[in-house]
Amino acid sequence: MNAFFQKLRQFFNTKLGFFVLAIGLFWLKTVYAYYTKFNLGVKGSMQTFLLLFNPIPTTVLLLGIAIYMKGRKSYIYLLIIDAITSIWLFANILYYREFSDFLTMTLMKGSSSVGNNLGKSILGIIEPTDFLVFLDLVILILLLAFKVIKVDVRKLNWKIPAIITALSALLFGVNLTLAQADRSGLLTRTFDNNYIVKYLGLNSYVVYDGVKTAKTQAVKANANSSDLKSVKKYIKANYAAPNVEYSGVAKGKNVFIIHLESFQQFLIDYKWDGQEVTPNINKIYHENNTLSFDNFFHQVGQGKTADAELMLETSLFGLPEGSAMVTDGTTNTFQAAPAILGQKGYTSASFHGDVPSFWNRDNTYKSWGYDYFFSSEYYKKKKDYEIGYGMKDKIFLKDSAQYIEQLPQPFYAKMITVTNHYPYLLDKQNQSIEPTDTGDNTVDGYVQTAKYLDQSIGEFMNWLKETGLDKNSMVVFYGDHYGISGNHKEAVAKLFDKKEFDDFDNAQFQKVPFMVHMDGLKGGVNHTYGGEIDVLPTLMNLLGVNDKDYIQFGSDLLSKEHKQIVAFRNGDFVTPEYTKVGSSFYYTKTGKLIKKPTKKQQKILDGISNHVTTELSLSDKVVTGDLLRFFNPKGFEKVDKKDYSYKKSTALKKLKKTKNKNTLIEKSGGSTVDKYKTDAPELKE
Ligand code: GP9
Ligand code: MN
Repeated sequence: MNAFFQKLRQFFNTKLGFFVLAIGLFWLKTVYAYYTKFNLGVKGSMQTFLLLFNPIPTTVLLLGIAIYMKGRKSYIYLLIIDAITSIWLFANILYYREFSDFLTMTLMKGSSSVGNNLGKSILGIIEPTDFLVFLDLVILILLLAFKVIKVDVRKLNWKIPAIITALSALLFGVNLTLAQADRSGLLTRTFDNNYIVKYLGLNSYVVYDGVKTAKTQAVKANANSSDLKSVKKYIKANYAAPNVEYSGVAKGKNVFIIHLESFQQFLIDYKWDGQEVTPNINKIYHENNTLSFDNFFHQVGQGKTADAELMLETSLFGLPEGSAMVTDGTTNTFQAAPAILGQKGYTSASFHGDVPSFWNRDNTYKSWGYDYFFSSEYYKKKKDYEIGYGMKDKIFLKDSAQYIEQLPQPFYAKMITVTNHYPYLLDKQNQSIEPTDTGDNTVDGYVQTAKYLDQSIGEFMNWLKETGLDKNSMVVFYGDHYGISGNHKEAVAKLFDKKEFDDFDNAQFQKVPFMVHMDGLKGGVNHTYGGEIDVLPTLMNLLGVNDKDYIQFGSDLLSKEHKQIVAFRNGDFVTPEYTKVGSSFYYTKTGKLIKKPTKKQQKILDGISNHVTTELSLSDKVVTGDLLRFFNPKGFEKVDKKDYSYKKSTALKKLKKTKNKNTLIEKSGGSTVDKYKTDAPELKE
């Protein structure tokens, strides 16, 4: 044994040995931090492996730089690099404690005015164990200072540092390949900073974030106010005057936006296992005081939920790649629904049972002017309360009641459900319908989670009735995007007992619900073609807000002038007459392929294609160039992100102060939470 330690010490006394020791210690403390300081949501053996593996490639690379140096310098450089990366880790630990997210270039530059006051509160949030991330450095310094390990000044073969660098690249390649295999689109779709750290580590994250920021910043730096000219011209030329019959019918009412996760239109009235899959939503759909649309499409790209949110709140399209909420949400200027309504006396709040960092909501919501963001941190946590991406809908909606009742009225509240999310898993005790029998595992559970979502909506609507909130609220429902992607055509054909399910069918399959439900509303099923981009102008008209001066790419769905051209993010489209998929055109009514368009048809098709690409590219220009910073609509005050904080303690304090401010709790003479009835098995005593 002694001989072994002797050997080991001899090894550490060499330059290479010291380098290996430093990497080992660095690895240990990083893993310690991963497990105790962050909440990365590691699931399964592959993610665990990658979490343990990911500190190695970049540490080898960075500390390896020191090996290129000669003699003592090599040791000094190694310690300096170690110190810098440790400070980066330390800073992130502190930031994460406050914000459940990682630092970004944008935030650090400080110019973004995302008020985070971290400096002020730093002493208050530091924990003694945070300093353990410097322990490796201290150990190395002590070992050298007390000459337990000697500095090796011998010259090293020049090939060795080069080999180390090459090795780090190889290891990184392995890391990236495995990560992409586990989570496709990891780098392009930009889900969540937590994902990058979980899969690639904190050092790769800084590079990733830096490149991303540099790219988006360069475009913004080159943009100027004259770029708005073409946008304004287009918006003016395509303006559709809203339907006056509906103007202001919901003025002053509370607004609930109920985000039905992955909910497709086909589920409405769909039957399986001898029952309606979504009886509660069906009932709302058919009610006289519900304005329902049956030709309404989602228009999302890679950003999926984030794209849907962006379109609904701002009437701007998501980007062709990635998620605009992530790449541009922190820095851009917006004139979004929460801010517009906020300036008309509304309180705004978004509710979602997932971590705040997902899709960069924690930052983007500030740019949109959300007063509150009730993320998973605001809810009681128990292991069986969660499934997939977050809280189970029944528990989430029920536990939201305690916050809804404290909001000063009128309010604009967005409830983002999540249980009906790919891969549609639901625990046995919550299943109340058989899975479908297509044999496709990712399709068959869909009706089960959709049914669960429907039941949770039923419970929520009952509570609205019990509390009387239904009388002074407009409840808007929408499906954010497809639940079953185009990769499951065979299974979908089986769902409809059809032989075939082709590209045209798949385009029509992108319909999602859009319903506006309100006491006294002149409802019915409306067949107008439209999509998510049109929601904001439609709602603004119902709420009596004149948005003529705003830059919005959609138009009021109830307007007689509404152009019924639904643009998909990839340039495909649907109109009442024509549908484009790739390079093929179809008749929308019959689904027949137009093999050879007539000259006249060709002209029309070219015209629509042109309209769609113009619309998308102008919207992209607004987002990537941050053009709304040059734009001041009349009567709108620019949002100052510093005014917003979603820190739980701050928000709860603010809510307390809202007493006597026309809240439900005050109107009801006490809490209404016990009026919320749920059959969620997890909540049974
Ligand atoms: C996560 C949820 C899912 O918070 O919104 O997003 P999606 O995967 O549907 O885009
Ligand atoms: Mn979604």
